[in-house]
Amino acid sequence: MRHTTRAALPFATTFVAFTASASDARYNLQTPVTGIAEQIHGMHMLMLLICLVIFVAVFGVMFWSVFKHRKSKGAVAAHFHENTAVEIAWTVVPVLILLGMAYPATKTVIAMKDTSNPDITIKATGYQWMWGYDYLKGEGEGVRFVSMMSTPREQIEGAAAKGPNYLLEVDNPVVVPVGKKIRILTTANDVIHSWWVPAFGVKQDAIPGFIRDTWFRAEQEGVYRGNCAELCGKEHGFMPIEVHVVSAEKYAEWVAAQKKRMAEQAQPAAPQASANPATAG
Ligand SMILES: [Cu+2]
Repeated sequence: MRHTTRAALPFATTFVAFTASASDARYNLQTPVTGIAEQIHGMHMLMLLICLVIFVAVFGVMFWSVFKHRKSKGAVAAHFHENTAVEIAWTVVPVLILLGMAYPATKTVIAMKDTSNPDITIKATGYQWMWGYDYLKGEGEGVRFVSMMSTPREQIEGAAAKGPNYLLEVDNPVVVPVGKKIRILTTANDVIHSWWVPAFGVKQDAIPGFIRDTWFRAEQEGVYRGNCAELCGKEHGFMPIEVHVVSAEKYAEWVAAQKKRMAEQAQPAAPQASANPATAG
């Protein structure tokens, strides 16, 4: 947002003051925690500003003309057509505006697609209706779990008061270290789902039979929430995504705990494990 407001127009200060007051994300996009989300936020504000300027300019001229040249003042309509200068201006100006919008948008889209050299690669699989996660590469490799919504049914049915993270909480959150490039591979087991975490600026469809990818590098520790963003069936609204961004030490602890849990779970099933190695995974 900072670099867009540098092109400050006289009345832009009011606009900027408004957006600053809306930084609690109640009236705007969620507060960005990745470089990409920051760019998306900046572009959103820039384009809103451009639209506002056009709106004020067009309606200003229109209302001024209607008022100034009204019939009661004896105005007589001019009879002219084909003004070459005006025609060139109303072609060139919109083209320049569109180029001004396309340039930052293209830059961001290209950056969003650059999934090269990740520190950690995680596969997110959409199921009806939960997410499965496999840590494929990097620290934590081999960790896998299923993540289901943990909001109690009583809250959904109105029998209990809604909690603060209503429909946005899970039993097993995704845990990632802060400041590391995380590549997310998305796919699905049944129908199309979509892995969406607004604060990361990430939204990637998960399509059965295909692998798509996206990435993020969270710059701040914290808990970030999203949801499946593809209409995927009757419980589409009940498959949230919860990501915990933690320090490197905490992440190492979490990985150790997960490995221990998986080893314990694999133990009692040992006699069958040889018959079906996938369950020992
Ligand atoms: Cu879904």
